[in-house]
Amino acid sequence: MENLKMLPTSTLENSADRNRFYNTIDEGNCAPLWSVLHDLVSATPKTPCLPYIWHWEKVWPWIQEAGRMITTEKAERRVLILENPGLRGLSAITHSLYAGLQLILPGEVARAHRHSQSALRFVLQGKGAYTTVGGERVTMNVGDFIITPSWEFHDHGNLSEEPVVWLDGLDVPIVEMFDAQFMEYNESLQQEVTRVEGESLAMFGNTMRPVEYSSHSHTSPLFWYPYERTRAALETLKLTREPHDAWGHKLEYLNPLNGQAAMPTIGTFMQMLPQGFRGRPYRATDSTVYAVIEGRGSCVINDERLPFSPRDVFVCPSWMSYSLEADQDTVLFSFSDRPVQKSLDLWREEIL
Ligand code: GTQ
Repeated sequence: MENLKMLPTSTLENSADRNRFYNTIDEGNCAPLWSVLHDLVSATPKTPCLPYIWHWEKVWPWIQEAGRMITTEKAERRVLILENPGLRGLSAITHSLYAGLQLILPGEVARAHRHSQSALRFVLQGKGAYTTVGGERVTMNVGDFIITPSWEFHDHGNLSEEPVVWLDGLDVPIVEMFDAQFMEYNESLQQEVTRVEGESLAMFGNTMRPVEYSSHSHTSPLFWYPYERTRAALETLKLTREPHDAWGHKLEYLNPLNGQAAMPTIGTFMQMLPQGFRGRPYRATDSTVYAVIEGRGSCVINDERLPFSPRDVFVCPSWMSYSLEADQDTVLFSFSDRPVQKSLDLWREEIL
């Protein structure tokens, strides 16, 4: 028996006795750990997620075709899911997150519902569409970051003359892992508007809050972070500070009430890479989704160069080192499961 400890597991696999044993315990829903141990507890992260880029010029015609093929009324949400090539069929862009490109045409309404999954919207093209959250309507512009907190009713509409497309990011796979999915419709197509547009920005958007306000939610009550403000901040940083070696000038969206990530399950960031920036290779355990808002450059990952331009979306998987390069001043929005990993003491990063 003592000697067995010394044998590699592959030698054990071939014994007929052992196979009989495996079959016996298999019938009773048991399995030998030693056959899978190093898969389960690997030396470094193992992810099915692959690096990939969705070029806007390729997907935009498909989005338009979807617009001709189905109405928002029929589809409920007219979205092309961005499926990671390593996770096909799972409606996931990374192992833990969902992403999709949502199109809403002039005059359309996406009916009110709520779900336990949290969502973010990041506007890629068009202006004049709105989403309503907590009775407040926000008109969305390119580059705006908008939050739909867990279990808040939300409906979308488009009062403009142009199609509007935004990137949806949801924690669907995380909620699925916990088997904690709930969803229901509002009794009316659109929730009642009870607040003035800009109310939450006035209440929470100036590093201040109404003194009588309190909430148990972990999600930021500021559900609209306009690009205008983020862009101005990044411009000032670009002019006044040295960019970080790996990520340039990178800001994280925060919940102003607690200083934590704006969403409990999804970390959200906006960064400026100045023209000519050549980032040092970097890796982190949070697989990250990037959306290009301005500029041109490349993500170099796995000996491959992924050139990007505005409205492209790309993914950098967990613990794969990559570097970001900018040929022009470039602004990137990104999101990942970083707050979840941090709260579980799992998150690591490394500049190489
Ligand atoms: O807008 O409510 O991309 O419920 C996926 C599920 C968007 C939404 C998605 C959703 C929504």
